[in-house]
This record gives sequence, structure tokens and C-alpha cells, in this order.
Amino acid sequence: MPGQVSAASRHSSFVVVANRLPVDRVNHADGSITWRTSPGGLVTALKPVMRENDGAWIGWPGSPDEKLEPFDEKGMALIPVTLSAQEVEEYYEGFSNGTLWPLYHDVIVAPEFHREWWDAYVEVNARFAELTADVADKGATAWVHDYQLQLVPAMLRQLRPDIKIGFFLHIPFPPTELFLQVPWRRQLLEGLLGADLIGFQRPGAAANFVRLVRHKLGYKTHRDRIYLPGGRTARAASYPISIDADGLEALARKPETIARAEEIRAGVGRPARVLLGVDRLDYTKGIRQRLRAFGELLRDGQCDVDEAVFIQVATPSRERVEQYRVLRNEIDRLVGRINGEQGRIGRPAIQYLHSSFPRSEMAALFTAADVMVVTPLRDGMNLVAKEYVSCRYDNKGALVLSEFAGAADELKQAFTVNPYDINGLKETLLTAMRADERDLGRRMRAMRRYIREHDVNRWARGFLADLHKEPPPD
Ligand code: ADQ
Repeated sequence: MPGQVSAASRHSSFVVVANRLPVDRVNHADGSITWRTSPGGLVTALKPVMRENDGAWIGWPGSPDEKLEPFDEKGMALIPVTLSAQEVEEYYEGFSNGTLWPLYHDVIVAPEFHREWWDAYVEVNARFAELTADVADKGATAWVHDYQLQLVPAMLRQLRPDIKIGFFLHIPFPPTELFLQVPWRRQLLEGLLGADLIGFQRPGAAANFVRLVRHKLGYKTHRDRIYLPGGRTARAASYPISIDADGLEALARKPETIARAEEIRAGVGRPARVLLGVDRLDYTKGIRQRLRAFGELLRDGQCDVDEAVFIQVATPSRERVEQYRVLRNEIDRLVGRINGEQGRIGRPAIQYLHSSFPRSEMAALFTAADVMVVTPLRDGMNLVAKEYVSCRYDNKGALVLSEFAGAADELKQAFTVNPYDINGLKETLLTAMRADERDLGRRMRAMRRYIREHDVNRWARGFLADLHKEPPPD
């Protein structure tokens, strides 16, 4: 694609490669545009490393056919990748979100396999790899992120064998039986193996990958090490991602946040318990299961709207993908039915919000919630669970957490649930709502200690340190 290589004038010793640039466009009334750093933990974690190394970030700005020159934002060099409307449809909505996303999340909905989508995926991955090869200094480090770019490591290695390549998968890596459905399974595995270090959220995911490499590619492996033809070795291990715990806690401690949390509670009629769900509107998040469970508790008289109100924030996402439109309609109908049957005037059972909120409002919501309900059917990590914990410096509040979220490996004192088991979910919701303060305090203190020690900064530094470590002798 023309117009991309102008970035070659910039060189950097640390390059982050991700589908999206870490900024959102702000359109002003006078027609001008500016950029605002997106609030994600990844940028927060990588900013210090980016600053120390004059880092560059390569990614798509978020709209089709946008041809932008590289620009600087808060000390980071941002290098935009142009995607045509057709590429957005085939590479992003298609192969990334219509094939890989459902396949890697336990085929909760059926993945679609289309050869044109795959072709677009290969082409876009090649574009990212070429741009990275142009930007990286000699001996630089490139850190490639997530399922949209699994071919980049091998493509980049071919172009630039001198650079250190790390890869991190933010979503689950599926069991062998499911992964084998992909017609291009060998290419995906070989693509990832271009990296020196391949990071996963959970140890089980890393083990799935190593097993596949051994059985399908026939490479020798020993624990987390993979011996590749030509004498190179790669490592596959788990690096559970985290959040900027101190930053979020500081926000939660602000008097404005505390006042806003009070307002939120008053706004839903000051029930004894406020339950909260915060998710991207995605079929992996178990939103339907949790609302059904709550609706049944009300219907069967096991609790009422004076005892508990549910605030569900569900930000619409990927709305051009059919399954996401279907889900949105389903949840709209379910919320309408529960509110119609169980709500009272001025007191809906479920307060349902589609908005995307600033961090301060998120901190206020977490502070206002007595029970945080996180019930994904499958989730790489789930940062919301960790964010809730970091906001509860008062050691109050209960976390209900699906055992299918990566976070369950670490937040062991949560009230864990199997979201497929609606009766179990109902029981756990009641237990969490009615738990005594001492029990809650004991659980929350332990989880907070863990999150404080394992924040996103430690995650990023740990991954990068291991990437540069020489492998131990056999
Ligand atoms: P997601 O699937 O997006 O991330 P999650 O980890 O929960 O899921 O992160 C969502 C983030 O968006 C959180 O920081 C949350 O606070 C924020 N958010 C959600 N709704 C919001 C709203 N309405 N307004 C503002 N902010 C909102 C993917 C994987 C996860 C993995 C992460 C990070 O699917 O499993 O944990 O990447 O690796």
C-alpha cells in the first residue's frame, strides 16, 4: 500500500506492534482532529519503557482508508497502518473476529472459515511486518500483540533476523482439538514461532501451544522450550497481564469519586446491595447467564429490588459482526422482560447502560458496587475483576468470578462460579450478597495484596526481561 514507508525515516530500538494504535481520534467542531491516549492498561504499562527507549507503536488508527503520517503523542512515536474498507471487513471483522475470536473462546459461537478472509489476514500481517522491519533499529526489540497479528513474528524474522521478537496473546489459546479445525493451523503455529518468547495469559494456554507444536509440527520440546530447525529455540510461557493498580486506587480514593459513588447508589434507589457487571457487549462475557440468574432470583422471591439492584454496563462492540448484533438484541429483550416483570416505578431491577465511561466514572461504579459480577464463559484474563479489587481499599465488596476467566488463577479468594450452571450462579450471587463483613474483608485483603504486587508494570518488565534472557543450557 502506498504512503506507508514514509515512516522509514523514524527508527526505534523498541517497537510495539498491535492491531490498534493506543489513541482515539477526537473530531472537533472546526473540522480539526486531535488524538487522546486510550485508557488501556497496556499503554500505561509500556509508556515508561517506550520513553526510555524512544519507542514506536505501530497500529491501525481505527477507521478504514485513513492514510496518516506518523505522529507523536505524549512522547510515543505512533506509526499508523492503513487498512482499506475491504481489509477491515476481511482481516479484522472477518478472520480476526469471525474466525479466531470464537475459535479461541471455546467455539461459544461457530467460527466461520473463509479463504478470502485468510488471504486478507496474510496480506495485512505482511504489511505490519514490513513496517516494523522499516522502523526497527539494528538489534531492536519488537513486541507483537494479540490474535490479529499471529503471522507477524515469522514474517518479521525473515525480514530482520537481527531483532528480538516477543509475542503476547491477550486471549485464550484453545485446546488442541479446537485449534485443529483451522485450515491454516500450520501457518499460524509457524507464524508465532518466529518469536523468541511467546507469552500467554495462563499456563494451560502455553501448554496447549507447546503440545500442538510437538504433535503437528514435529519439533522437539522440553518444558517451555521449543527447538526449531536451524538451531534456534523459542520459549512459550504464561505472563498473566494486570492493571495499573496504584493509579486506579488513587482515583478511587479521590473525594470526587467517593461522592460520585454515593450519587450512583442514590440514583438506583439505595438498595441494600448494588450488583455490577461491566463488559464489552460480547458473547464470551456471560452477560445473558448472569442476568438470567438475577432475574430468576427476583422472580422466585429469593430476593427483591429493595435488597438488590443490578447495574449492567455493556459497551457495544464489533457491531458490524452479525453475532454481536444478535447478542445485543437478545440482551435488550432479556433486560426489558426482567424489568417489565420485576421492576417497580422508579426502581428497575436492572439499570442497563451502553455508554463508554472515563476512568473516574469506572472507579466510582466499582466503589458503588457491593457485588461485582464477572461471569465470562471464557476470557483470557478479565481486567475488570482486577480493577474492582484495586478500587476496594476499604476491603469491602464481593467479587463473583467465573472459573473460566484467566483472573481466576490469581484471585483465588473470589466467589468462583461456573457460569453455565445457572442454579450454582444463583446460589453464589446470594452467598456473595449476604456474606458477612469479616469474610469479605479477609477475601478482599488477600486479593488486594496480590494485585498490588502483580501490577501491569511488573508484567511488562517481567516479559521483556525474559525476552532478553539467554536460554539456560540444557
Ligand atoms: P477485553 O475482552 O476487552 O480484553 P477486559 O480484560 O475485561 O476485556 O478489559 C476491558 C477493559 O475495558 C477494562 O479495562 C474495563 O475497565 C474497560 N471497560 C469496559 N467497559 C467499559 C466502559 N463502558 N467504559 C470504559 N471502560 C470500559 C482482552 C481480553 C481479556 C484480557 C484483556 C487484556 O479479552 O481477556 O484481559 O484483553 O489482556
